[in-house]
Parts: sequence; C-alpha cells; structure tokens
Amino acid sequence: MELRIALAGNPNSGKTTLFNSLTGSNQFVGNWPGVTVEKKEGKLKKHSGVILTDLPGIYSLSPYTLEEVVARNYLIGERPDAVLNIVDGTNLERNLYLTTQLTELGIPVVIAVNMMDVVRRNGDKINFSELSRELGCRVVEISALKGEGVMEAAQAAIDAAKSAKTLPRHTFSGVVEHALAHIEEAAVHHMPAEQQRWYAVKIFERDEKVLEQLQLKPDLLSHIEQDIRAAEEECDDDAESIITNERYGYIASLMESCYRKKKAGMLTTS
Ligand code: BGO
Repeated sequence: MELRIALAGNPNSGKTTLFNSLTGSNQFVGNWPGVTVEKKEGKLKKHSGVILTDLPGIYSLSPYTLEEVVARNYLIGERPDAVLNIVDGTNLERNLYLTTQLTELGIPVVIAVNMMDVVRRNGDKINFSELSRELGCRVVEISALKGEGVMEAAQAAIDAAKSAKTLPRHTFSGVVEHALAHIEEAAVHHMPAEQQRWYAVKIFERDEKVLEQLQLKPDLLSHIEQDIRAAEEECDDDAESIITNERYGYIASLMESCYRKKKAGMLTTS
C-alpha cells in the first residue's frame, strides 16, 4: 500500500533541505494544478511505497496567499496519510502558529523540530516530551543540514500514517467552543468526524473559501451568524482575530512550559 506524507512548514524552516535529504535524487517536479507554484514530490529513500509531497512554505492555513490556498486545498482535498510538520527550533514560537492549525485537520501530524544544531549551540532547551504531550503528536528533534534525526522523523510520520490516529488538541475559550459545537451540529455533522473541527473553526472565522465550498443555506448561515456574533460581543473582537489571539495565547503557554532560553550575560558573584 502506498503512503502519502505531506511536508509542511514555514518558509526558511529547512523544508527544502529536509525534502532533499529524505528523497535524494528520487524527485519529480511539476506545478500545482492551475497555478505556477512549483510542486515537488519524491519517494522516501529506502521506502519506495512512501511518497513525500513538499507543500509551499506557509505561515498559516488562512485563505489569503496563493501558497496558503495551494497547501490547504491539498491537505483538505487530497487528505495525505500524515503531515510531517518541520518547525525551526530557533523560532519555535512563530512556527507553532501553523502547527496549531495543522493539528486541527484530523490528519496525523508528526513535528520535526529542525535547526537543533543551532538550538544546542545556543544553549537553549526544549522539553520535547512536554511539547509532544501538549500537541498530541510525536515530536522529533532533527538537523536537516547535518542529516541528524531525519530518517527517524520520516519513520515517525510513517507510523503515524499507519495508526491513522489523531489525538485531542487545544481547546478555545468557552464562548468559542460553544459556537463551534453549534456549528458542528448545524453545518458539518454529515462530514467524517475527524474533519468537522477544522471546518467548524473556518466557518466561525467566516473563511470565504470554505463558505464558498460548503454553500450553506441562508437560514442556516443566519443561525450560525448569531453564535458568531455572540462570541464577538463577549470577546469584543472580530471572529477571525479571536481565533488568532487564542492561538497566540496557547502558543505562549506552550513556550512557557516547553522552552528555556539560555540566560545571556548573567554574572555570578560566587
Ligand atoms: C542557507 N541547521 C542549520 N544550521 N541550518 C539549516 C538546517 C539545520 O538543521 N536546516 C536548514 N538549514 P531551506 P526552506 C544559507 O541556504 O531548506 C539552513 O525555505 C545560505 N544560503 O542550509 O532552504 C539551510 O525550504 C547562506 O540556509 O528552507 C538554508 O524551508 C548562509 O537554513 C536555510 C547561511 O533552509 C533555509 C545559510 C546561500
């Protein structure tokens, strides 16, 4: 059986370096359908039944840039068996923003924390077991440049794809969860269970591409709109910003529990 693993990450996270290291010369280059964004696929070294698809480098799964739309159309439309999410360990806080969205898709995710050679050289510490527990997925430390941990990360993605399990993840505030529960029940209950959450969050955000795709009936839309407005009033913010801010709040708490920066310039008196 062929397994399809998508490689996702921010620009400059080391995605190309990792892709090349995992596939070697076994690559096919083309374009994503209908757009002039380059699409690279390759067979995983020593695993000819595993196809790795390199997604465009993105910061978010919002619908605003061509790269984001290409990446999310693939993830939602083609549903790969697993996502290997490469994050830059020297820029963990910024990179985890995409991670919080990928883990909502209902596709097994493995996180490869890259640039670990630099993180270690800087003396910074990442608590991998805590990060893994919080995010509900395997987290593997790698240095794509040095080829360290890369096959372990790929193997973890294969294992995740085979187990096909997605674990519970972060929850939003009560008022948002209340609206999401209503949206799930009213608009997306006919979808496979693991896909409902992502669609509910996107409907809450009034994501134009998702609303266009789902073509919800006007009375259903106005019913949902009441829940969204109630949350907006309570939080005194627009729906999309509420979600963004709660993600940042969650990531800040993750950083607090999982990341220790080496204190610079401390002098001791003893
Ligand atoms: C340049 N460790 C270190 N130290 N660097 C890494 C690692 C790692 O584990 N992985 C990747 N890099 P891309 P995207 C460069 O190109 O794969 C480096 O955008 C340079 N180039 O070598 O391109 C990698 O595909 C001149 O660095 O990322 C690359 O995600 C001086 O991170 C950069 C210094 O990797 C981005 C670096 C002319």
